[in-house]
Amino acid sequence: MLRYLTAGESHGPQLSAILEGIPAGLPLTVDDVNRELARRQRGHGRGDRMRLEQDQAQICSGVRHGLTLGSPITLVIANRDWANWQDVMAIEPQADQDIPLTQPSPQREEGNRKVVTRPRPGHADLAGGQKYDQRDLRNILERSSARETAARVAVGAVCKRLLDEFQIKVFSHVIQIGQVRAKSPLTLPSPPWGEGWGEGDFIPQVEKSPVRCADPEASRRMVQDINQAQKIGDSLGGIIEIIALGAPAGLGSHVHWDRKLDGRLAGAVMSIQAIKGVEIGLGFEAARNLGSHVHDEILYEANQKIFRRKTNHAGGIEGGISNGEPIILRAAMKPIPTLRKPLSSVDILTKQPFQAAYERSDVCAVPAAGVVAEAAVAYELAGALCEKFGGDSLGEMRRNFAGYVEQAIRY
Ligand code: EPS
Repeated sequence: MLRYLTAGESHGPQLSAILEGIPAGLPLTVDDVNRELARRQRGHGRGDRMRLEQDQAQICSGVRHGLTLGSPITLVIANRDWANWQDVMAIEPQADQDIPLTQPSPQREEGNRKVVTRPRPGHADLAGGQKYDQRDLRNILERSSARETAARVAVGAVCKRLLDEFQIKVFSHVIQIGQVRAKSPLTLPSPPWGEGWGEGDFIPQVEKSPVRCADPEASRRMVQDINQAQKIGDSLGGIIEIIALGAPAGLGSHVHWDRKLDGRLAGAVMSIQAIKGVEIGLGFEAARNLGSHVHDEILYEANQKIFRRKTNHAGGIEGGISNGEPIILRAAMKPIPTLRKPLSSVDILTKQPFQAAYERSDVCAVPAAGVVAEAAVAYELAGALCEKFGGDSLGEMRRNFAGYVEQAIRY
């Protein structure tokens, strides 16, 4: 079983992740992780902090001489911004901490403790404060921050390395930011999958775009709209598409709810900060069509001895099981709730209304969210692969995989 935990506050000393269940013998270097961390930090619309962070991981356990050991892999990413936050985020008790926030405290004022009592609409601030009984909402926002996604991307990078060994590739692209949509043929691939999707022009085109969109004209308009939103102190959301190529038929299972691959993938992607909707294949569009237009007809390709589908409206998953076609998910991200433009809210101490406005904020994090969603999908697919093909070592997993491919071909 593959599992992981992340820990760390946005302005604390570091983010940490422990990933357990990766088989022994997988080639893994810190560059494999850093490459993915750098991809997450690119993208037009991020604030000044991205220039400051330039994330680098450290692998602190589970790898020796470039190969995994089968033991838990610890990944650490230092927060460079922490240098500026050591007092605010100090671990040690503070002399005035028993003085209620409603009463003045000279240290708090002088020390610029950055106490937050004004919840931002759309953030975890207020509900988190109520739930954890906190009066300084910094105690909530430090962990609810999307900074945590750096740790998930580090975990995903290791999972991608494992998927690579089985020729499974996960990538993503932006198909909408605000009102601007990429050209529709780019949103849902049709057969043949190979050319232009996996290793062809498509990925370089996406990675070249400042907003990770393969349609150059839409990409240009997305940048314009982000600049416009920045000018007026507002923010923008959008839609990303995540595609996994090469997953064999048979990952996940129809037999029980928590083993269904679609449920697991949707849950993993939905759990990413600011994601408000996930669909697989045709998704919501399927509900508007007749069954005969929705379901993918089955073919048998005798020369390759494989079953195929004429279309891929199911997004590569039927009955909670991968069917061998590309796995396709889309996720909708809401506009970032930290805004320079004021929104009305209520101070939790004085109960007085105020107009919330912030100095520093990202305008659009949709391109980064695509990279985070790839990590979430890679983790779930790697987990499903480990369950199906088991094995404490990569060699054992390969043998099991080869045996299964034989069985599936003879089927
Ligand atoms: C974030 C707010 C910003 C972002 C941060 C997520 O940070 P700050 O409050 O320090 O300006 O830059 O994202 C990251 C640091 C990151 O690495 O993605 C938020 O409120 O979620």
